[in-house]
Amino acid sequence: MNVYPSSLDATGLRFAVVVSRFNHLISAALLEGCHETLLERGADSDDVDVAWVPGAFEIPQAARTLAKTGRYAALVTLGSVIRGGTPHFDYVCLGVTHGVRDVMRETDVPVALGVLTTDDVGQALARAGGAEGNKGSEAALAAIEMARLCPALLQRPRGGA
Ligand code: INI
Repeated sequence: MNVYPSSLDATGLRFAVVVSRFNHLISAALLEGCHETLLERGADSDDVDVAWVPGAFEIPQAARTLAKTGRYAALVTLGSVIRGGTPHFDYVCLGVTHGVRDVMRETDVPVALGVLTTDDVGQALARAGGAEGNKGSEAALAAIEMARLCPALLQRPRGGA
């Protein structure tokens, strides 16, 4: 069996973070968790570029533009969509999730999805540094892992034991 190498070492990697201003308190907490984790894993803060956008719906457009520059090993997207009384929630959720997926398909740059989709503010706060952890931090780990794995997939894995 041959296993492609996996690593959570962010040393020397450059990242872009796209974060939505809507529900700013939650976004700021997700960004803090994301940034902390990237640095803990060896990234240099000067190699982490942050783009704020108005809402989650705008995340894919900024992510696509950044991914196409070729400057980044991976992107992280952050924000929170909180269910209201109308179907708007569903359209914003679909727009951001499908949009991020399309950016990955079109550019081959890994894009981690750290956008919360919750029924209420309490659920969002719990996942932005509260009882359920910080999904910004988890998205940063996913971005690092994919940034390391994707180039490795282009090579044949070394033979195992
Ligand atoms: N944007 C969010 O990021 N979160 C939300 O909860 C939200 N709600 O509830 O409406 C939201 N709407 C704005 C949307 O993302 C766009 O910015 C807006 O439609 C303009 O294009």
